[in-house]
Amino acid sequence: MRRTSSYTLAALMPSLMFCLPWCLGAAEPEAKKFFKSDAPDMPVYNLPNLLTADDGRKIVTCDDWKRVRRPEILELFRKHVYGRVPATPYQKSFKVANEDPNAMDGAATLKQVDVTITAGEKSLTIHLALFVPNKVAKPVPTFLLICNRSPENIDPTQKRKSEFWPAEEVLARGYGIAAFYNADVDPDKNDGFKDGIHGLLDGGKRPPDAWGTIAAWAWGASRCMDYFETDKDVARNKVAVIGHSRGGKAALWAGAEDERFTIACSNDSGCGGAALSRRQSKEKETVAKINKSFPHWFNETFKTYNGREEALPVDQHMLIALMAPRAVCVGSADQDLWADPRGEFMSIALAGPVYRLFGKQGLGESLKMPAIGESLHGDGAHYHIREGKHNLTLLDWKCYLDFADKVFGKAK
Ligand code: GTR
Repeated sequence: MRRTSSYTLAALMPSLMFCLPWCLGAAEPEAKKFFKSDAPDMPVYNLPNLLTADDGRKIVTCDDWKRVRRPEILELFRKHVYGRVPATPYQKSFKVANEDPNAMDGAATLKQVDVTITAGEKSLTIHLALFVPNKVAKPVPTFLLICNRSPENIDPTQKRKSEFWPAEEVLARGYGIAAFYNADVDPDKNDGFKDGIHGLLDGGKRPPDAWGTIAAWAWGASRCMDYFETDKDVARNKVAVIGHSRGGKAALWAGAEDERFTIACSNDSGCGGAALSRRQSKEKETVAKINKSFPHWFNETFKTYNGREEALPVDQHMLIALMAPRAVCVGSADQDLWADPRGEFMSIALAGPVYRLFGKQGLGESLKMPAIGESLHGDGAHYHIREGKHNLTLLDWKCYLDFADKVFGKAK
């Protein structure tokens, strides 16, 4: 394994690590000044408490979490970060536009499904591509990619193959693999929310907590899930939603909003995804930077936190905790300092107290990152950091598949 520069290592691997004195079911200790030693050159940051309800009550059982704290946190994220889906009624329909039982030289069945959403006079279609392996018992666990790269990356003909959506490799592991192009739901541009699903459902003046584009993509993943529930080849209780970068932000939000997803995999998702917002570093993307470059991704209220991360009522460990007790995966790349690998790791590690309410261990109690090139397959939570740049690679997929094997009891 090639060594990274000492500068990179210093940013990723703070020398002083320590374990948390959390125990099963106990309330999390106050986070005040807790992260001072997170990295030598890093300002102190405090995190909002996961396990204290808005009225000050301590959350000590999984039932309290489900009834009180989870709905509160979900609502805080809707209000302050991703936005709220409008209540406008719509119809949806599914049409299998093409089915090839002999795809990939007989190894798989391809279904190309039009998921059409209609509201009043307007409609849009999400073009869902789904491969299921032929020679295995059905229904199969299935990965759904929210594709934020060009549609060639999810080519259903497989004339163009891409590591971003490695259909053959995933099928060979006994999984189904599906994808939709995020722009089918909402084009990734700042057009005042005229196009995509916003053009269908928004209507009238948008309130400060109206949904942004990330929330729209997450919503699109749920509409694909609606289709999966009708397809006897897909194991509806074994669907993993996966995304890279902006798609990884959407995958986490999809898993938070829609508990039908059994796993959420967030690859190199950074700011507004897995990375803690309050953790500062020179290299990383901040709330102000992301809102300036991508004003359409989040709701309007999120912009009031530009340069004021400490005022946010949530941080991203709380988003990851919304997955509990379902499984969550976070992947980082060591050179992707813009996405802040250390902050991505901290979020998933610090979601642990909620997993422990459910009798799971999450990533465990240590805040020590794995070595570059290694995976932590925890109990309900997976983290890996690989060498290299910002990308979703075959190696990342292999880590997610290995962990899914464990979650679904397929691991040998
Ligand atoms: C960057 C953006 C990141 C990340 C990335 C991507 O420009 O600042 O938040 O989402 O794009 O999606 O590849």
